[in-house]
Amino acid sequence: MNVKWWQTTVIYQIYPRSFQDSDADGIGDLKGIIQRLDYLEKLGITAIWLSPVYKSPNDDNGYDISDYQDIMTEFGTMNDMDELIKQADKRKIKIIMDLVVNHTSDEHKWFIESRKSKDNPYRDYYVWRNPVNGDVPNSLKSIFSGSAWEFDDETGEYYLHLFSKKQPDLNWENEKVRREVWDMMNFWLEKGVGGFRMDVIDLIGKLPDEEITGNGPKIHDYIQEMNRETFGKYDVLTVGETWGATPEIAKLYSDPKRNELSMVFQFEHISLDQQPGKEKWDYKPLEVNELKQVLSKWQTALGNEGWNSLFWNNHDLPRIVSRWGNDTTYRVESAKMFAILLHLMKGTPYIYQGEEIGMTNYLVKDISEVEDIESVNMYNERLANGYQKEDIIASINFKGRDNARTPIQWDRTENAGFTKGTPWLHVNPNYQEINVETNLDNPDSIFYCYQKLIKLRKDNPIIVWGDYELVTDTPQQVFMYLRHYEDETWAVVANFGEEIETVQIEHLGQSNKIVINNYERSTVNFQKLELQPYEAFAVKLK
Ligand code: TEU
Repeated sequence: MNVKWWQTTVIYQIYPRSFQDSDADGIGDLKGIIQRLDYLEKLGITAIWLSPVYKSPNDDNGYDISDYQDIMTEFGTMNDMDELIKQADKRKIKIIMDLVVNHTSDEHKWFIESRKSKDNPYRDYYVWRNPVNGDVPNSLKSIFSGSAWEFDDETGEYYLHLFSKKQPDLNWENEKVRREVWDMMNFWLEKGVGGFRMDVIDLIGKLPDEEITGNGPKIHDYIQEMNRETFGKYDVLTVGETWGATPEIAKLYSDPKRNELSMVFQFEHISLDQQPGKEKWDYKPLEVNELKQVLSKWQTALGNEGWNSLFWNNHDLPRIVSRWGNDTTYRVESAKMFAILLHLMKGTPYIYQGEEIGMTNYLVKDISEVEDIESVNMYNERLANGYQKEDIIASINFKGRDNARTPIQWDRTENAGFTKGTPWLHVNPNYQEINVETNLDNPDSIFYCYQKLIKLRKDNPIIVWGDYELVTDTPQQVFMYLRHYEDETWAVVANFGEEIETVQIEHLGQSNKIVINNYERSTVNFQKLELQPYEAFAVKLK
């Protein structure tokens, strides 16, 4: 079997702005990450997905890039970046760069040139269209609210931006754009990076005039071409962010025979609390049975024609322990329950910074406390459309991206040890109780649960290669699955609720070979199994 290193690893996502500040400017930086590499080595991860560190005016906190081959001033220098790659390598940790090539910043030299005149050599690096009846070219909307078209007085045309006005979309139909991107990717590959996370890569095949954005007709041509011209020559990880992916689409991106990507991030499971046909802000309670069906579908649908990513959190998502767990009475139990359930599935797990210590959402009272452009734009749009302020704030508190971006809580000192300056974003006041130091001092902490799960993956082929089987005859709130590998069978059980649940599956018998658990338990008897609130465990049945 041709085993790829990224099939057996666990990846840690760092949002640099909020990870560790080293120079007291209140913003995390590369030197701060280097200071914390020993902590990550102790956790056991072997790759870091680094959110963008390139030069940027930070309209979208680095996802608006003005120079792909230079480092954002607040984060440090290219020497610091080279040192991070070197120090990580010493600890056998790879650095996965965040590739944001659906769009650039409007302060990128290409766009500065492009907007100068209609006959500028860079004009077709972006998507420009004439007004239609004195108005926007069509009804395409920005994901950050409002029209996706911005009028530019200089040349009397509109340019396309599926995100903020300061993030003009690149025109991937222009081969010169594709070549510029390949050159930049090879620059980073030659530096020894371990691969790329590809930001909204499903959008680069867009056909704006047909109002097609995701999964356009040429998307796979572009990715196969990119594979040939850049990363296909290296043993690296490539993971595409593809919000609309179904298992069939995911196979097109990640089937090894197609020479495209290693895997994709699909978002079907993490969108289950969104009202159908509405926006992410219009939420509803999670139906655990739907989660069982969706995650089980992804566990079985790809077969050997693709590879799963596994995640609950990232820098765009609220923290799972607040979203679908209980971040007060059962914070530790529910945080461990999510970890055990996910990390014993088939695929590559991703841990988002702070998830491993059970960090929670941060509730705001007023829009003045909110930093994220997506939330602020939505607030203004919904206020103008008559929504009640308190309802909009409730949506931001439940689903806003700032929830994931509060500074990492390292210890009990001021600003949780994140900075000696004024933090760019509020520090969650619960850092006195929830911090890395407290976790490291407690052998029963969430940190050590994650550390054990990572080690289990390294030591037990059943986790990486075993078949998956959902167990259906369980109470609604109980998510249970089996893993089979050669003559081994493991059962993984998770109670998603605060009620005590009873599971009776006679034929599974009993076992005292408990692999990992979040409550005291010496044996499992499936003839009459009582689960505590948010109880989860894995047990060897044979
Ligand atoms: O996110 C893609 C994206 O669409 C998300 O913004 C998502 O729609 C929303 O945030 C769900 O809460 C990627 C990056 O992960 C995100 O941080 C960037 O803002 C965006 O692309 C533009 O680069």
